[in-house]
Amino acid sequence: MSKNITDLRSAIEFLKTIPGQYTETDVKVDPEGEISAVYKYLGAGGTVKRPTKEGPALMYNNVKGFPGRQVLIGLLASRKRVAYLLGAEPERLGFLLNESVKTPIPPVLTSAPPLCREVQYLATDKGFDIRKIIPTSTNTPMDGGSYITIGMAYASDVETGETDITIHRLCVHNKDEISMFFTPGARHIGAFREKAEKLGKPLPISISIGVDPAIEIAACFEPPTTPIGYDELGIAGAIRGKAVELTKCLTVDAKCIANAEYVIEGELLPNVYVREDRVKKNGNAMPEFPGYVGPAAPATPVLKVKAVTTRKNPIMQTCIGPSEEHVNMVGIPTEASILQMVEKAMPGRLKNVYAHSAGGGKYMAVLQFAKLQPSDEGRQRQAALLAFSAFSELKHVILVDDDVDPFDSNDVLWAMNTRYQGDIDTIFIPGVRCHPLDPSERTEYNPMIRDTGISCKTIFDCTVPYNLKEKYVRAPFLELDYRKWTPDY
Ligand SMILES: [Mn+2]
Repeated sequence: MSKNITDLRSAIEFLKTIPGQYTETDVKVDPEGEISAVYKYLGAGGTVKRPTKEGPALMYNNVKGFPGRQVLIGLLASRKRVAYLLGAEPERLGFLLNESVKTPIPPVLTSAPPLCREVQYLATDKGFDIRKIIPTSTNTPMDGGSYITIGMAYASDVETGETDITIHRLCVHNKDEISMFFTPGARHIGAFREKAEKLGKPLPISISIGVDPAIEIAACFEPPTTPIGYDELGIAGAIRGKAVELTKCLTVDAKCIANAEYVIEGELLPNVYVREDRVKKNGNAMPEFPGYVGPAAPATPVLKVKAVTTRKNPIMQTCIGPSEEHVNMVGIPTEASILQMVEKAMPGRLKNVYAHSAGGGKYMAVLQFAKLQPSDEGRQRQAALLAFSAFSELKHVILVDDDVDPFDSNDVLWAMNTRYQGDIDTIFIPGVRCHPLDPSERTEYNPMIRDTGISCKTIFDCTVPYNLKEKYVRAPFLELDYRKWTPDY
């Protein structure tokens, strides 16, 4: 079923067949704060302040200021829903992605008239204003502007032609300018942009919004799993068994996703930078995955928009930064990356990985490790070191044995309570580059931290020492089918 998903609309139609996964509302909603505030309660999860819960994806049919325009939120804000959409069991998603990275199906250019261009708005048109075309949203009252939260940025190196797809936060500034935030030194399109800038050239780029969710997850892979030059769209192709279809942009030398709901075409201008909060000038950006409103970047590159094209009755898609949606989008690729690296080094030991919700999918991973022989003692810690290498923004690794469910936090904390001694089972690796959106990675937090974004990576080894294994057998209840006694449960 899920293999037939080729775009956002087929994904929504598929979800409509599964109880509890999708709902719509006709109640008018204001993109200034309300779109995300409602969903914070209904289904955000992740790192947002409680109360929150797991809920359905939500379609708003009545958006203030945008008659006839729909906005979808929370499409991927449930691991179970992601599993339905990608066609795998929730706890096997990391394995599916790992296989897909190894067997990519590269995207193809389609010659058919692209759906994403049924309606066209050119920057040269009289009255062109992206703020009137695209229903972007302000996520909290303290945000520095209105954002596109889930746009697929797609661009190529101006010299080599190597291509990359990544999601960046995009703040709308005026009728034809958007700021694009790059984590310093970390993203491939950032490298393409810097190179073009050195040559004094703009970088042509497209932003595709509202696409097959397989693309949204594939776009979140990072090096070393997908090194520069690896087009992550090939991973989405592998998940679906069918190449993603691209089309050439109308106004710039770039390609975009042919069946996207919205496409923004434009150029990243060389040597032009603006403060990210140019609109509201309050020092803030938007809520980010660690659960805080991120600081506005003082100097973000400017995306000069040349055109916006859409499907008929386009569906805008958005997400909440600190939500389970982010956890799934970046966390499942993180799991795949860790599986790949550890499996190469020590086959058969790493049984599963969970990029934990509490770390936004980036900061924390639980590794389920099987010690098969006496010489495997200590290898679990080597696996943790490999996990840090597989994903540089990882901060905490919790190691558990193969009789502990890494996806069940109670079970993981049980292991911490009965198979862990803080003084001998905690390994600190201070002074390592991590991710600057963690507010504790600051000199003000610890003077030993030399720069924002440097952290102490920590391993919590909650595994039983190999030679003590027989003393740590969990209470052995009978194996039986309990439903014989209670068929309704
Ligand atoms: Mn990349």
